[in-house]
Amino acid sequence: ERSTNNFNYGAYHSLESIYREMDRIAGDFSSLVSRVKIGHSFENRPMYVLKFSTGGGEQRPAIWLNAGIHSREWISQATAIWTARKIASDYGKDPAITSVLEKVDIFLMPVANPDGYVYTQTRNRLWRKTRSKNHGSSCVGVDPNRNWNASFAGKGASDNPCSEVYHGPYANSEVEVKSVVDFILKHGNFKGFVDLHSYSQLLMYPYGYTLKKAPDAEELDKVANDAAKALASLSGTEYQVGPTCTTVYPASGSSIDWAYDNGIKYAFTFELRDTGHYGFLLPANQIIPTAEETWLGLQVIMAHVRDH
Ligand code: ING
Ligand code: ZN
Repeated sequence: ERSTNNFNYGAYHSLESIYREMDRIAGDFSSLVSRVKIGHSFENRPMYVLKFSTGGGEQRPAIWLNAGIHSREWISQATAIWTARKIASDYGKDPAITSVLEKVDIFLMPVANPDGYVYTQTRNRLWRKTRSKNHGSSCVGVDPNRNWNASFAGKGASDNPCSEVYHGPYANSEVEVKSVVDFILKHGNFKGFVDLHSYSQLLMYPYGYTLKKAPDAEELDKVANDAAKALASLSGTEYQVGPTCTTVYPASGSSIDWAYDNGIKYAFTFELRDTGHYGFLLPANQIIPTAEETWLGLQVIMAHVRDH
């Protein structure tokens, strides 16, 4: 319970521990934050999102902050839960986040692939995909960042269930993806979507599925460069900025391309620390430094959403 809260933000945690901390944040800041169950995973674990809102009733413009869609990218889930407490505790104290929350609601999902996350903690640290069963194959799981309805089954995805980038049998086949899609479409007023991955220190915007420039590429490139600059200002961590397709590799069916093609203009993917020395196995003593610098970049994006 609240009085014995000793969640260590400088350590990696189990799913249950992250879920309990989400509940505690909602309890500690109950006039701002609520924990909402948006669905369940393939193995029937709950999918929780923290809603930050100062508005009563009306459907304000909103930002979706997504983390942990790839289970092995532990810095993503850890950065997200740190960010949740940061938003809650800075509201009303820091004018920047306060002014964002006066106009915009924030929805933050720290563990978008809970089954995969549990699997990385119990069986295979480097598991990336969901844990759904594939018909006609003994290989398990779908890449949940190839499963969205954005040029589904196109470039940079595989139709082989044994592949790390298997797109799945059809778009939204993964209940974890479908739950987010349904929530966002039903809400109807999302303006921003940010997905946190690791690693490589990149900040990307659409498209991944084509080399064509997004209609808003110039604006998105400016926002991303401003965000990367703010991020680097803390301790010099350098990010490369650009469209997914040319900055990392072609990839169809991704979350941010789906968001962008559904009218959510401010769609970005962070590839967090590092550049490959530790890779997915980033030491826990880098969690707080990573979260703190990422927060500076996120705030640039949020302030832009607030003003546009
Ligand atoms: N990288 C991302 C991946 O899903 C990416 C890169 C970002 C692809 C945005 C498409 C859109 O492959 C990692 N590390 O998962
Ligand atoms: Zn990833």
